[in-house]
Amino acid sequence: MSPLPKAELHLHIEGTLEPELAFELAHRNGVDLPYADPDQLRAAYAFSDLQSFLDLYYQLMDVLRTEDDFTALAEAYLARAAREGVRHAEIFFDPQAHTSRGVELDAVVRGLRRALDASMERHGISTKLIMCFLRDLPQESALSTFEACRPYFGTAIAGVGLDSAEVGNPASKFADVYRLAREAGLHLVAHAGEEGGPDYVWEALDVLGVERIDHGIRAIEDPKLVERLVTDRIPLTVCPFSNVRLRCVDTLAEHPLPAMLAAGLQVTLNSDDPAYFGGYVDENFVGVRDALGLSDEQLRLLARNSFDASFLEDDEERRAE
Ligand code: ES4
Ligand code: ZN
Repeated sequence: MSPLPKAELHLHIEGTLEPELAFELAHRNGVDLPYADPDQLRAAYAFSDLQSFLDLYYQLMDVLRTEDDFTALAEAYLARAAREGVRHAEIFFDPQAHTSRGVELDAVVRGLRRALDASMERHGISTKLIMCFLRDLPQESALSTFEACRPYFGTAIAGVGLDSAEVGNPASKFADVYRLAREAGLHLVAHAGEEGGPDYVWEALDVLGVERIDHGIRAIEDPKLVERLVTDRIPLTVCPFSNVRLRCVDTLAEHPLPAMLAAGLQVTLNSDDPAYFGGYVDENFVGVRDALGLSDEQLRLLARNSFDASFLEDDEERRAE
């Protein structure tokens, strides 16, 4: 079956780094990886929680050093995404994870943008770039990163997000930088309710004023929160393979996706960090269909939601669908 046309709204570009490309870049840049080959690296992808994944994710991205490396990374993702039916991608990156290792911000943004700017013509995929703040770092670091990225706002960078270790780092820690991002006219999203409970989602809504919630699977535990998300039509970018691999959900068959759909939430399906979690976005569609018995109608709704929940303008959206 050919994949449904869809938008991908929750995708960390650093999480698309496949072991083969990691080894190629390590060799090119003279970086020593503590693994013999790509297969041995892949064998280390057995995670016990979000933090155990993040430790490897931050370690492996040390192979990304030059503008060309970032172009190669994004180009590989876009080529793969095109085969998955992706027509529009809103792509996260973690500026602090690179500048903290001495990689220039300009190399990261220009490298990514080079691939993104060629994407419509090459792959038929429109794109937007969203910078994420690492929530385990202090807000001061987010604020200086935000100011360093200001020259890119509106053109190269369309929005801000919040990722990394959730529990103990609530959204309210980032109230000031989100206020500035709103004043700068940027789109606002945040990871919430992945490992953290409903309170983390409430804060993302009430303190940060986000337009979308990334993950949000634990929102289903709080009926008042579900009511709020439904009433305000706040989209949730759900990533089923990620939730299973990071042990937020025991098995795909136990994923709360059907309950979320039944509650009337505007759910979308996404791959999060596909190189680490066992599949790209269409594998997530096929996975939930097989494990949860989703109907063709439900799968079409999920694909349609992805365009509705995107930051595409109405006229752009019709072209992508
Ligand atoms: C992430 Cl799955 C996930 N959760 C939070 N932060 C992240 N950064 C990259 N992947
Ligand atoms: Zn994520």
